[in-house]
Formats: sequence, structure tokens, C-alpha cells
Amino acid sequence: MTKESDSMEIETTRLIVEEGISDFLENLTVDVAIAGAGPSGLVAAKYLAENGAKVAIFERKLSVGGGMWAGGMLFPRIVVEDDAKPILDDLGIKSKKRGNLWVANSVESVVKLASKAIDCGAKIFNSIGIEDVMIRENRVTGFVLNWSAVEIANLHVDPLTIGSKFAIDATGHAAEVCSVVQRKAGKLNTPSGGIEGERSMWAEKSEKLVVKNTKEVYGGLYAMGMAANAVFGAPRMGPIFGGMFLSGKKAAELILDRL
Ligand code: 48F
Repeated sequence: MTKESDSMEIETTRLIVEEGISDFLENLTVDVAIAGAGPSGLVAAKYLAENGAKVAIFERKLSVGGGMWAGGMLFPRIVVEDDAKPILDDLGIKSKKRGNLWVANSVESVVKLASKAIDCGAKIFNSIGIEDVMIRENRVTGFVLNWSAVEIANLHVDPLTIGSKFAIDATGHAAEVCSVVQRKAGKLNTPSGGIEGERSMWAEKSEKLVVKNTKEVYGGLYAMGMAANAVFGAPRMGPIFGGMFLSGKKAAELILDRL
């Protein structure tokens, strides 16, 4: 509540704390909780929110965009194949046809994708990392989270928890949420029952496999993007991002069917 006698600094503090807390409280339970705001996480959030799901992304870093900002080896360009071009168009990302591939600016891609996800209603909580999950009757029912600053400072601070109907591991190469579930639940829905591990670069194969591997890996938990390829033992692909976009869209469609 505003007090007329407060200085601008005190009023600023009140507004920031009140609005920040209210955002957090409004998202204590969501339809879909996503770990990681890289390209696959943002695409999934956009399509989920656009279709009416209540969706929150928790991103460990200050910035969203994951590995897409820097393009390939810091040249700020990404490429996608024909099958992902409609997603670039849907997001308003400009692209140029070069041979069999479309080339886009990586900075424009992150900015427009994040902006669309937010406009569609997805909530992004940055500087918060997922360190664990809640599991009830063989199903992931929420994320256990903490400020990244706490993790970086190695402080002994207990985390907090949010609830979700479905959870997504979009943490990239490390597949962090799936790793924690494997460790604590003992088994994932993979051929070996565990994380198969990412294989060496093979773009053509990897681009197809990342979409195929986008699926439920444990009750209520989906893996997508590079996390899906790490979990199912598929190769990496470098700065080709069509598979990331298609994987995010597929995860959204699979979950929307079940909501
Ligand atoms: O790595 P990242 O961009 O994952 P992605 O969506 O896309 C992969 C590509 O960038 C690239 C590639 C294909 O072209 O090979 O690598 O699969 O984004 C993952 C995001 O998750 C965050 C991390 O900071 C990054 O922004 N993240 C990782 N672990 C956690 C996390 C965690 N435990 N909690 C919250 N966020």
C-alpha cells in the first residue's frame, strides 16, 4: 500500500517486492513448469501459453535464450531446415534461403521468440535454478527451486517448491532434471532405464532424432531439445536450431493433448 510520506526509493522498493511476490504466488501451481529458457523451452512455452495453458519457465541465468545468442562460434547466425521455416515465420524472424538451409540472426531469434512467448502469456522467472523435483506415485508433480545466487555462493539455504501437472526438462546438454529423477527415482523410460548420454556431432541424424526423442521420460516429465538427445543417446548438431524449435512445438502439442 502506498504511503504519501514515502520517498521515491521506499515506494520503488515496495512496488518491486509486492509485484515480484505476487507474480511468484500466482504461479505456485501451474499446468506446465519448464526448466530452462533456451530455444526449445521458449518455443514450448509459446505454443502452450498460446493454447491456454498456464505455463512458467524457470531459468538459472539472468538472460533467456540459452545457447542461441551466440550462433555458431560467436558468429551471430543460426540455420534451420525447411521443416522449421514456418516456425521462424510464425515468430516474425527474418531468414534468408542459402542452398538447402535458411539463415537467421541469432540475436533477433532470441529476442523475438522470448517476446512472443511472453505476449502469449508464458511467465519467465529468471535467476532461479531447478535443483530437484517432487515425486508422488511415480509422477513428477513439481519443481524444487532456489535462487541462482544461492547456488553460486554455495550457501546452505533450503529451496522452495512449485506444483505442476506436467514438467519439462529443457536444460540442454546436461539434462539436469532428468538426471535428478534418474538418481532419485532410479529409472527413466529409456532403453537402459537411465540417461544414455549425448553422442558426437552428426547434424542430419540429430535434427530428426531430437524431435523423435521429445517424449515423456518419467510420469509427467517430458524431455526436449538437447536434453532429449542426451537422455536417449543421440548426437549433437551444432548451430542448427530447427530441431530445437520443432522439439519445443512437439512437447507443447503432446502436453496440450493431455491437459
Ligand atoms: O542449452 P539450451 O540452449 O537448450 P536447448 O533449448 O537448445 C540447445 C541449443 O542451444 C544448442 C544446440 C542445438 O542447436 O546444441 O546447445 O536444448 O538452454 C538451456 C537453458 O537451461 C538453463 C540454461 O541456463 C539455459 O538457458 N538451465 C540449465 N540447467 C538449469 C537451467 C536448471 N537446473 N534450472 C534452470 N535452468
